[in-house]
Amino acid sequence: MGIVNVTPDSFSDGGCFTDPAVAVAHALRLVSEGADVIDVGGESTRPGAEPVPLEIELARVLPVIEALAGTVRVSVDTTKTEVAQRAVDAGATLLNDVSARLFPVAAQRGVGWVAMHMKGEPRTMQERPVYRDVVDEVSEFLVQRATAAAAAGVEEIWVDPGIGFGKTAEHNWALLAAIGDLAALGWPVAVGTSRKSFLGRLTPGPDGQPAPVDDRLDESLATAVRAVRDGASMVRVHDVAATVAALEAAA
Ligand code: PMM
Repeated sequence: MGIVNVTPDSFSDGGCFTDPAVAVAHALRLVSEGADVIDVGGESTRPGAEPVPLEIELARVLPVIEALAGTVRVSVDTTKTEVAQRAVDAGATLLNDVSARLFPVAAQRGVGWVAMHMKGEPRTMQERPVYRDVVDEVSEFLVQRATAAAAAGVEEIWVDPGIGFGKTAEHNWALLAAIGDLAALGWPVAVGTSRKSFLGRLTPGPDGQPAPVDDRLDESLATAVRAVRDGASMVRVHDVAATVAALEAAA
C-alpha cells in the first residue's frame, strides 16, 4: 500500500502533494514502482494534529480518488462516515479506518475495511499511553471490531495494530514482535511503520532527537520485511520501490 497524503501537515510528506495533479502523479509513480493499493488521506493523523473540517477533507481527497480509480485499487484514509461514503462513490474500494468505527459503511457499500487500533485520538494520543499488556489489549480490540464488522456483513476485513497511535517506542516494538500472533487471530494483517519516529529513535542525532524523517529508510525497510516475514499481508509505505525490492530480496 503506497501512501499519498493530500495534507499540508502529515509528519513525513505533509505539504508535498496538496495539488491534486501532483498527488495523482506521485500515486502513479508509486503504482509503477509496484504498489497494489494507493491510500489517499486528507486528514493528518500525526500526534497533536487537529481535526480537519468535512468540506476541506472532501475537496482534498475526492479529485485524487476519481483520477486514480480504474487504474489502481484506491483506499481512503479517513475517520469520517461522509468522507468514506463519498470516496466510495468516487471509486475507492477499501476504507482505511484509523478509528475502527466505519464498518457500517463498508457493510452497506460492499467494500473492504481496515480496522486499526488507536488509543485515544491524534490530538492527545502520545501523552503517556499506558497499557496493562499492549499486545493483549490491541488483540482484544481488533478481534472485537473485526467480529462486529463480520456480523454486520463486511466481507473483506483487515486488522492493523496501529504502530505509533497512542504507543511508546516500547509498545511499538512489542507489537512488531507479535505480528505472528496478530495474524493468527484469523484476519489479514496490515502494518504501517514507514518513517515513524520510533525508528528515528534508533539513531538519534547529537541533540538526542530522533533521526529526521528522511533518514529512516533503512529501518522502514527492515521493519516492513520483518512484518511480512512474520505474517503481515500488507505494508503501508512511503517508499514503494525500495520496499518492493527489499521484500523481493527477502522472499
Ligand atoms: N499510519 C498513519 C496513517 N494511517 N493507517 C493504517 N492502516 N496504519 C497505519 O499505521 C497508519 C495509517 C500515519 O502515517 P502518515 O502520516 O505517514 O500517513
